[in-house]
Order: sequence, then C-alpha cells, then structure tokens
Amino acid sequence: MKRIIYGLSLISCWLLAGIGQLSAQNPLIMDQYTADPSARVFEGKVYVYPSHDILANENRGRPGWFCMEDYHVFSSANLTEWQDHGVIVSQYDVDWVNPDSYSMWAPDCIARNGKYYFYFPANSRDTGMRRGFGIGVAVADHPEGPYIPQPEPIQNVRGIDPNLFIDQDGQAYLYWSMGNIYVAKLKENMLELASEPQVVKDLPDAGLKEGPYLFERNGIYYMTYPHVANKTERLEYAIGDNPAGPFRFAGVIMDESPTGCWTNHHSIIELKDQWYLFYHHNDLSPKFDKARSIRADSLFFNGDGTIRKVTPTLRGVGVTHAGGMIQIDRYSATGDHGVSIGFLDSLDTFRGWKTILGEKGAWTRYNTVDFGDQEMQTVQIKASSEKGGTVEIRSGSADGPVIARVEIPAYPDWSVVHSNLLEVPSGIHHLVTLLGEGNGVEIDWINFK
Ligand code: FUB
Repeated sequence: MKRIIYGLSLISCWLLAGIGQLSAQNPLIMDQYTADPSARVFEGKVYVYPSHDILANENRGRPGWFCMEDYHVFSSANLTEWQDHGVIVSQYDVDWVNPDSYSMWAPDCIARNGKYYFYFPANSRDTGMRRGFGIGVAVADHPEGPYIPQPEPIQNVRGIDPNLFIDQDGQAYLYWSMGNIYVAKLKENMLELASEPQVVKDLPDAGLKEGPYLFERNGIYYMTYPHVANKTERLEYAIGDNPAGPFRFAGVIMDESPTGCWTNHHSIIELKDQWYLFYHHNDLSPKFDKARSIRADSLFFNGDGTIRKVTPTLRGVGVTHAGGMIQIDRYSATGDHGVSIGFLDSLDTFRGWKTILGEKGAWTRYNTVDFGDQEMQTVQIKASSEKGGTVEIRSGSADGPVIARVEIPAYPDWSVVHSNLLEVPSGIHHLVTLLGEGNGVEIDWINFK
C-alpha cells in the first residue's frame, strides 16, 4: 500500500490502525495517473494542477494516444501529505470543448486580485475556424475551486501547454506551444490577449519545444521548456532580462528519461527558501508512456544564477514520519549487489512496489525520516520470505548504528513482523534497511511505533 493521503476518512483509518501518516515520495500520486504538473504556491501551500491521464479504449479517445477528460487539483502544506480536491474542470462542462475529444492537456493556474485563473488546452467543438487546440480559462475564488469555465476559449490563441507569468509591474504574460513556444501579453482581465502572439526568441531552432514555464529570480527571467534535442524530451532553460525574451540558451535541467518516457513537462517553485522541480515520468505504466505520474525533486542554483542539473530520484522531497508506512522501495541509494525493486502486483501497479533484498549484505537507504521526540519503541516490517532472514535497520549508512534487528520468519505470504528497537532514535535519520542474514526477504514497508 502506498502513502498518499486522499481524504480525512483515510487519514482517520490509518491513525486508528496506529499506522500514522503516510509520506511523499516519487511518484507523488498513487491512485491515478497524473502528468504535466503545474505547481504553484498559493497562501503558503503548494497546489499542483496536473493533467489527468486515463487509458483510451474503443469507446473513449484513441487507443495508444494521450487520453484526458478532466483535471484534478492536489495540495500540500509540507510536500509530504497531499490532498486530492477532486475534479475542477471536465470536458463535459465547458461550452466550447468537444466533449468527445479527451484532449485536456497540460494546464496552468495563476492568482490575480483574489481570483484564481485556470488555463487549459482542449479541442474545440467547432469544426470551422477554431478547429484544433484552443486555450480556455476557468475562474475561481479559491485555488481548489469551484472553477467556472469561460464560454469561449481565448481569442487568437491556437496551441497547447498554457503557462502564465505576472511581472513585478503587473503585466501578465501567456506562453503556450505548438511545435515552437509563443508569448503574448494578457489584458488585466486575464481573459484576452493584449498583444499579438510572437514566437519566443532565441531558443534552439531544431527539435520540438513545448511545455513553457517562465519564472523570475534575482532579476533573471528563466524560460524553461521540454525540448527534443535528441530522441525524447529533456528539460532545458534559457535566460533573459525580459519576460518576452529574447532569451539565450543556458543549459539542461533534466536529461532525457533513461527508460524512454517520451514526454517530460515541468514547473519550478520556491517554498520556504528551497526550490523544487515538478516533472513527470511513467512510473506506474512502464510499458505505456502516455500514462504518466508526477514527481518532485529539489532544484539548486549556482552562485551565478545558472541551474544545477536535477537527477531524478525515487525518494523525492519532504520529510517522512517514522510513524507512517515508510516505502523503502522509493530509496535514496542502494548497495551495489543483491537488491532490486518490483511491483507488488504487476497487474495493478497502483498498489506500488516492494524491495527485494536478495542476498546477505543487500541494502537500500531511505533519507530524511523524522522520529520526532516520541520515543518509538518498536519497528514493524511488512515482509515475506521463503526461507527467512534477519533484517537490520541502521542509521546513516550500511555500517552505521543498528536501530533494530528483525527476524523475518520463513513465510511466503506477506505478514507484519514486530521487533523492539535496540536504540531509540530521535530527530531526523537516514535509514538503511539491510539483509543481515538469510537468502531473500521482500519488504513492502517499514513503520515505527
Ligand atoms: O500531456 C499531453 C502533452 O504531453 C502535454 O501537453 C505536453 O507538454 C506533453 O507532456
């Protein structure tokens, strides 16, 4: 079972069961596919507006292609627990959208004068001049909605992947893509263009560019975008001193997916003095890269304002509570032998992953687990093992202090095994889970009480 918190009733169930809160790792959302994360900080909380991939079939969409009928919004105060606020806009509720197009691609949202403006691309109902993708706006009084869609898309815009930026002088800009990246100023009402669309200059000429995301830091405007420079999309950025450009290419933020997920799509935010990159990968659908899942990792700048390349991780961001189910398969590091990760059920990937410690000395490390000052006394491990084994939980490294030693019985089905702690940790620890003895143990999660 995975760790995303979906609603109060589920939280209550876990608390009643003594399991506590679950924690965030990558991917962030485990009960549905999510893609194209547009993260925003509103009122001190992070709101993520992703696309919502579903699987096409003969009756909906086009099998083998993107298929999206609606949008959810998710929020988190700490990047650890995420709340799903449900559907905010759907293809069935927008006058101008073809309700059979399943084309609700990457959105964005921005706040202005106490209102929240949600921008989304979709195929128009019209087969005339407005054929293809338009970009619509839905407006709300709160980040989570309810959103009221405008009856018409924004005039004079054709394309996908809207992105919004409001400069310090109050001028709003709309960016979007259609092979290339475009920009236009928006009127104060955020619903109409105030200038003619222009191609953003001077991004690399060759290769598809899409998914623009513009932000400003210390007077530098960063135009960031996925670009097919080689085979699949990688995240790049260009910098300039004006939100409308021109920009100059400055580097790569994230390399192409090592496993071939063709798209990537991102956003970048700062929360409490730390910058974060939100992006996506097909974690829950390794054989079909149009069913994606959103992720987050920390992002850092060099002293000269350039961005350090982000290495995608499974651990992701946020502190994990020791009292939650710690999904050690979302590791920060592993040893170099005997360890592998597999789905708990390859026919139902939403159930998540397991860690397979296949030989003595195999280990994973899971960083930033908070024991607080609650004096945890026991550890629980949900495990299975054909022949039995001894699992050690250590602090910091594979030869760090032993927090617990847990005998896993020879029992091929999953069971929860308890053991008293040898050391009672407090504060934040990086936890190493290591096979001390035995031939093979599979672990779903560990948890402290
Ligand atoms: O999600 C559909 C499309 O894939 C997005 O609009 C692009 O940015 C790419 O991620």
